[in-house]
Amino acid sequence: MKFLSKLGGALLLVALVSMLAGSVALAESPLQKVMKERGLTEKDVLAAAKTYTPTGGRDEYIVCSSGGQSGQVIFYGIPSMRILKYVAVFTPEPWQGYGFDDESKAVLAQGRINGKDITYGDTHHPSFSETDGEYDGRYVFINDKANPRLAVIDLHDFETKQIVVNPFFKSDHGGAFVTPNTEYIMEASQYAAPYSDDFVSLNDFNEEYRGGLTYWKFNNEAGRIVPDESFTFEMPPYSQDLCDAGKGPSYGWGFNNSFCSERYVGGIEKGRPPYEAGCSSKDTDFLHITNWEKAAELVAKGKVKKVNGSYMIPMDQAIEEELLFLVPEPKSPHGCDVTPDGKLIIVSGKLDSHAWVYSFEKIMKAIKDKNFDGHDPYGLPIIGLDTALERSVNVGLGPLHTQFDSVDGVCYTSIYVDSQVTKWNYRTGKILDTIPIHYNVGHLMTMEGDSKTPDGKYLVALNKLSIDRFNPVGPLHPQNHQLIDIKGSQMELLYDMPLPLGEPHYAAAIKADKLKPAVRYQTGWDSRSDKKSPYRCRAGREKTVRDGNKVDVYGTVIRSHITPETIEVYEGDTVSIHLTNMERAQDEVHGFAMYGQNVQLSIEPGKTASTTFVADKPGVYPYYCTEFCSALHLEMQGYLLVMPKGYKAKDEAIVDGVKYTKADYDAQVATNVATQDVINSVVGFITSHNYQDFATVVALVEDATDQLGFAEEAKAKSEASAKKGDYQNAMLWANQWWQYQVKTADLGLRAKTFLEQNGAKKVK
Ligand code: CUK
Ligand code: CUA
Repeated sequence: MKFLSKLGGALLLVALVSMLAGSVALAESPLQKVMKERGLTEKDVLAAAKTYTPTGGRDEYIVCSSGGQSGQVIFYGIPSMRILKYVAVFTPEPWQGYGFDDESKAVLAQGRINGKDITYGDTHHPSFSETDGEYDGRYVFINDKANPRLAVIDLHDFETKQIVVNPFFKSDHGGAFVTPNTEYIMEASQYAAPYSDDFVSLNDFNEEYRGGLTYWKFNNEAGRIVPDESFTFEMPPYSQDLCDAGKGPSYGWGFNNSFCSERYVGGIEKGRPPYEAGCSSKDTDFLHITNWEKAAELVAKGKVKKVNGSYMIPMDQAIEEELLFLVPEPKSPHGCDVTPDGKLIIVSGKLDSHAWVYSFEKIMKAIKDKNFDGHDPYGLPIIGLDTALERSVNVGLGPLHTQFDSVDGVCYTSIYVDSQVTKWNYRTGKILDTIPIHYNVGHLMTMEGDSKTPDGKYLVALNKLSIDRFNPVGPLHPQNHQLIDIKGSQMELLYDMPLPLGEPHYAAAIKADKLKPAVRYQTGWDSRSDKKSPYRCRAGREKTVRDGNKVDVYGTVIRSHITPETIEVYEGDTVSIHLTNMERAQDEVHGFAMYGQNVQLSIEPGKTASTTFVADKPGVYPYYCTEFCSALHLEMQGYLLVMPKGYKAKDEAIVDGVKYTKADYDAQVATNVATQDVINSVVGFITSHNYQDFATVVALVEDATDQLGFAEEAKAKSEASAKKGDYQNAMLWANQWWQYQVKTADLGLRAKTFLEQNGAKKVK
């Protein structure tokens, strides 16, 4: 009985436990509750977990995306898809002071065309600098399709350093693509045009209009393009499209496809069939193959002549020297991508459903054997399609661009018309997977996908339309970058990111740890020329220099004042204000904006930035700091006084709004003494720990020491005034002394917190 009742009790217990467990399972977890409220599936939550980056977290990859018509580039992180920075390139951008300070105006001026300022760009293809075929994190290059220009962005500070204008073209699309050691940056033209800036009738299209491909020489030490050592291949008036540089076995060669080899000239208004009909009537166009290594040797030997002041290799010379060859391509091709091993070249036909895979080895053999199918109307040798082709693969309707996986042979092609990405194997021709895209994908990009060792992992589809993917914001929609996980055998869509800046044609992603951006500049740095600024200024050396009616103000900015605080000039003066940011602390940027003069500077720690304008109207022009840099940021201010011609300043002191007494002074000093106690205790904590092992803390301590030095100077002034019984100034300087103490304490506390959170050890 006893046993039975025991058993019964045990059974009851089991039943109870299982009931309880059941009710526990029924109760929603906080996660389930959120999923239900927001209508999320388990797949959604998994996708979120793959992209979510907690506060303070970092991304594994950094993307540089073209900003399309904005003339900028966009940096964002993967997998979080958080936008980090728009970098101004061809277009003025006030936050960065780009196109507002004199230094960056000089960069934009390099991009003038026939003397005309061009204040936008149509950026298409960013390209990271490479060393031995790997992204090296030093530079990014980007083209402007509308105006044939190329820009250099230094990743040391993410600033645009140089713009070059193509000396021959009237547009460029096939840029920027770098050679494996960034010896050259490729830039192909798009719309055939005369090389001169003169009028040439369209009737002379075949004879006088030309395409071309420029190899811009890059000086890797100076970080600048050298126009004098760059050269251009004259090409037929086909529409040259995208490029890619050979690598490995194909090192020294470049490839670029083309369309409209029909050389059709439209004229819809005169009853002629339009361009789109005439430019896609033939079944094939041409892949152009150029030997840049040999061309560079000819340039070095002085065997290439200059036209318009720049080296130009005419087609006759290219034929003679065996520098330029053609291979037929599928109808209306787009994209031109060399495989990571450098052995194959993949070109897609926009109006075809195939990706065509060419063999570099076969191309070389044909060249060696002089095995040509014939010549184009300009005498360029054409290698037979069958001779050069490895295979063609049906990947879907409207294939455009191809990117590579870390797995050998695996690649991804964007399919514009079918709105999908096709994963396939270029060695076997086998289709592996497809995924629908929303909508109409243009380029796509894998991690380090243009390097010789792609990482794969993620793929971003750069989509032309977003239609219904986001909350509507009027007829102009953002573009959509879709993040896709490609680690498994099936592609999985993770995230949609709206990009509201322009149409970002192409992007490239680099491992984040390859980037080593600076925290500050050397003090007095002109970041655009990367030299010490002739206008730099040290604290205490601020001055105003007049030369005739040109006034140069050499000033400084530091929390929380602009020196000088008053600038007096006369009507008609040309005023240049040069400001140096004295800060050494991370992220302590000061801005400088002024009423009515179109002035807005961004002065990062160490930088010297200048603004020049004509003070043509007498008046009062307040100026201030535009970055909320400190508690007294709003007080970081001053006045430009433009005095009428012949105005005589009154010889009286400014009357203070408030009068202070000895009691006010004593109270302030008491506060300062108490504040100093806090500082001392923080300093005691820091110095009793191994703070020197933490670079962040060392920088904070340096900054704090500076601030404390200023506090002592103000204290001395305060005490001197008090000694003379001048409690007005004694009180004001005592307050300034306190301001510096507050900044010191703030820095000290940040350092202390950092040490506590990062396991600093006690040393004494
Ligand atoms: S282009 Cu836009 S989708 Cu300029 Cu590279 Cu192909
Ligand atoms: Cu400096 Cu606000």
